[in-house]
Amino acid sequence: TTVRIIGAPTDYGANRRGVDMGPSAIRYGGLADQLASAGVGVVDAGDLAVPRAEERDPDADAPSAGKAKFLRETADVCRRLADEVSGTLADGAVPLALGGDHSIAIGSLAGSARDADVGAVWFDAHADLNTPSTTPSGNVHGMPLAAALGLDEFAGSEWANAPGLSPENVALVGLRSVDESEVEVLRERGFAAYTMSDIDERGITEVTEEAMATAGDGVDGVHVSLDLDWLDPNEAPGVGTPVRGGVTYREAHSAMEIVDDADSLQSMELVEVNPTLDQHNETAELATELAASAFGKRVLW
Ligand code: DIR
Ligand code: MN
Ligand code: MN
Ligand code: MN
Repeated sequence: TTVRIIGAPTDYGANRRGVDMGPSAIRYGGLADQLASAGVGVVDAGDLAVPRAEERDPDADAPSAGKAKFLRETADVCRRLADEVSGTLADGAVPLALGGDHSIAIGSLAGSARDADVGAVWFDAHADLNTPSTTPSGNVHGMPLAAALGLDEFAGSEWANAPGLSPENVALVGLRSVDESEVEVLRERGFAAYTMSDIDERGITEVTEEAMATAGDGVDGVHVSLDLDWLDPNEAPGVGTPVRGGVTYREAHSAMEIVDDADSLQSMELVEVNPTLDQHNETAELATELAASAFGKRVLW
């Protein structure tokens, strides 16, 4: 296996600035060495060029975009990321996208599901199922799963929809902050959704195994989206929207080991690492360790 790292240094979609430094922080946190210790080959494609938010008008797209901020800029980055991800897969490598805020997942999913049927497992405190009409914040990082699935204003979107993503192969793990409108979507669409209570009751092992099985059922591969706010803020303080009561360090590693065991990982992303809110880059370092577990790193054999 060769992993190709693609940085997407955006902060268009987040409510706090600084998440655009995520790719640097994660590389500096030792990503290449961690991946090498997992026994995979590593190629770094560098970062996509992303214009600074200060030079842009967040409402440039306003009439059509509802309350979604920086939607035009997000579309531009996601188109280019989708091409990188799809090109990486065509070369036989595994794309690992580094955010940036979670809006970049629109691009990685569009690219991963361009020429393949894929499922998705969403490790996140949040459901990311808002749309420009339901968003309470205007932040596109609360919308990527809705965008990829073509909900509401995203229906038929040329840049946002992930053609080969099947809704029955979507699983969300670790939910503990879900907006009312998102609860509706989860209920109506019947996605496999696991809250922290499910993890408390059934254990991270069983929940993650079931999520990977659901996502991988009958498709070519699975996209794993890892929002670092999935973890408890005690373990991962460097995120823009921390929510208490997240998974522990051990639970997170255990889940990533199960991702590897499922042998279906097609593409992955690490998002929402914000070094300006972090303590000594520990959230970025944690992200690199978790990626290594997902790509097969073990203590013994
Ligand atoms: C909230 C927060 N649901 C929103 N979402 C976050 O603004 O749509 N997603 N933080 O990661
Ligand atoms: Mn998220
Ligand atoms: Mn989140
Ligand atoms: Mn393996």
